[in-house]
Amino acid sequence: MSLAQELKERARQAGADIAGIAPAQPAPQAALLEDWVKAGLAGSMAFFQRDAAVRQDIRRWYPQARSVLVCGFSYAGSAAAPAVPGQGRIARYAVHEDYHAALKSRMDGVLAWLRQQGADGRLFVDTSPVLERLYGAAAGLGWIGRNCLLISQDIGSYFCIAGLAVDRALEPDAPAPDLCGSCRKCLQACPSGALAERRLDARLCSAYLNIEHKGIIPEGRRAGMGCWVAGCDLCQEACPWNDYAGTKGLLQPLLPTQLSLERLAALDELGFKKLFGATPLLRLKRRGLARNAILAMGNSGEAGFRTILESGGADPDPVLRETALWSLSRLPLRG
Ligand code: B12
Ligand code: SF4
Ligand code: SF4
Repeated sequence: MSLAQELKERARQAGADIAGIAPAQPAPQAALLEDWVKAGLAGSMAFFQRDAAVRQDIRRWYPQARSVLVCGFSYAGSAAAPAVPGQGRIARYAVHEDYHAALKSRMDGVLAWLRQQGADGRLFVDTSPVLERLYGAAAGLGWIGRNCLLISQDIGSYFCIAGLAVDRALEPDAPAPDLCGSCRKCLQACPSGALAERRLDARLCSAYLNIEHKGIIPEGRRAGMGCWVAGCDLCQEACPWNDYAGTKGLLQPLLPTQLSLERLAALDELGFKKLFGATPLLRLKRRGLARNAILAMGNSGEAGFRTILESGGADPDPVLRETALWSLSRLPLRG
């Protein structure tokens, strides 16, 4: 077995559902990142301004890189968040064990094995300045869909990416074909018009607004967020490639994808940590989740939330107060 084959086999043994190898060269689409940032589509994610040049070529992040191992770890075992009156909807990835820690520990083992073979590498899981989806597409894991997600023919798009930049020229995999065809279901499913054919305006995307955006959510964006309190899966739910997605199940759900808005808005620090401490939502913090739950109450159309929102309208926190007053103004008066 070649080093490339052995490395992919090690990744699969470590829990990866899919694994592939790309050359450590930027794909032509890497240059699109610069335009995306310049057009302001990154919103307030300032890290893109700082490291756009590094992101475009993995060798600027790890100069020894000759190849890139990219792995996908499915979380398709969780159920989609349904729209249920009074409930907040949570994206599937967010109800699992925090993938940053879980995948890092698995990939650490693969890196240790690589070092035993006399090679070396550097690990990435989400937070490093690496265009993970683009390297994933080049490594043959799948194609970048119209919803901007990397989609695998075998496991759909409900997977997280982790990988290794490797200091050896390894036999690369062939890129997978684009299988979107004439389908446009994700574009139709996006409630806020954030998607335009493989280009996402983060400023309009609920997943950006409810997780990345700090402080008050711009008024014109609030209605489009519906009852999503953490992330959004609508452009993946719509995708036919997720209908039969399977998983080996390394990432298992810890929570349901719907929780009572009343409960979420009322959580104190301890309650928040108990519920979300092991999930990626810990970084959203209690205040962010409370803001999103209060906003979702306004989008729920349920007069029953008026009492909670009336007391929220006197909250000492200006963000929670303003959000509560906006939500209150949208609800019908009690019959
Ligand atoms: C910033 C970020 C976000 C931002 C911006 C998303 C975006 N579309 O850029 C926000 C907060 C909105 C977000 C949301 C989500 N994210 Co996010 N996010 C990231 C992060 C940290 C950087 C992404 C980035 O560089 N964006 C900048 C844009 C320009 O780059 P890009 O989307 O990769 O785009 C490239 C391609 O589209 C390509 N391209 C453009 N046109 C074409 C045409 C063709 C033919 C080809 C081949 C390529 C191509 O060129 C671009 C680069 O120049 C990555 C982790 C990482 N380090 O890569 C995770 C990551 C992309 N996110 C992930 C997830 C799971 C999500 C959510 C599903 C979470 C949720 N349920 O709420 C949503 C999905 C929203 C969506 N439709 O994309 C996963 C995606 C896994 C997958 N299967 O694709 C990643 C890889 C994290 C991980 N390690 O698992 N995310
Ligand atoms: S995550 Fe939601 S808001 Fe963002 S692009 Fe997909 S459907 Fe649109
Ligand atoms: S919904 Fe259709 S167009 Fe969108 S990513 Fe899936 S296959 Fe492609």
